[in-house]
Amino acid sequence: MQLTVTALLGLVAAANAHGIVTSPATRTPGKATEAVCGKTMVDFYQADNTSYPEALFRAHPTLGSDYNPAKCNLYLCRGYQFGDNTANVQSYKTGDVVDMSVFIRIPHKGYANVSVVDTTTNSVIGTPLISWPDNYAATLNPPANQTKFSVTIPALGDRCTTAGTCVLQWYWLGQGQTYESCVDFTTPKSMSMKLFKA
Ligand SMILES: [Cu+2]
Repeated sequence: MQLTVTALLGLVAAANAHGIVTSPATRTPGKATEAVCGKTMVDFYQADNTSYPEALFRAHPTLGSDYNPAKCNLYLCRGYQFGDNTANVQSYKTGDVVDMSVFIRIPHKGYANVSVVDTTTNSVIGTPLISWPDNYAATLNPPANQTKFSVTIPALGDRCTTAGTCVLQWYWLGQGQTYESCVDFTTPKSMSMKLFKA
């Protein structure tokens, strides 16, 4: 889903939006997320898709019995589930350059990066593709290369051939607030060497 300018302005007007990746399309909260994270969480993020878990817990110290922390990690893709983003799975291959755009409304000087994350283990594959050690979003209009930048898809073997397993995760930790946006993608299966044997 592409955020239209109108939708973006709506978000700005409605809430304390802080930050979100606007391109490529990222996971959004829907039915699949509600099934494991619960209705309170989904309502919260549907009201402001750019909010953050610390604010969620401030507003809702307990999330209700339909929140399943074993299946809903609020610090991985904000808890948003692959099932809500199956229409937006990108196809990348090693060496592809991916242009990303980020919307920052309120500056919070901090750390940020973009990594390939294996969502089944919540682990970063390799090292971050880009990172800002300590000066991310320090000002209201951050340097252009903090909101428009490219990352290059690394060699991933066959770890990202199944949709839902791998995401490009933008991660921003600013003044104790955690922001994440996830782009679902797959890479093609490598050809088995057996094919080439006589
Ligand atoms: Cu804030």
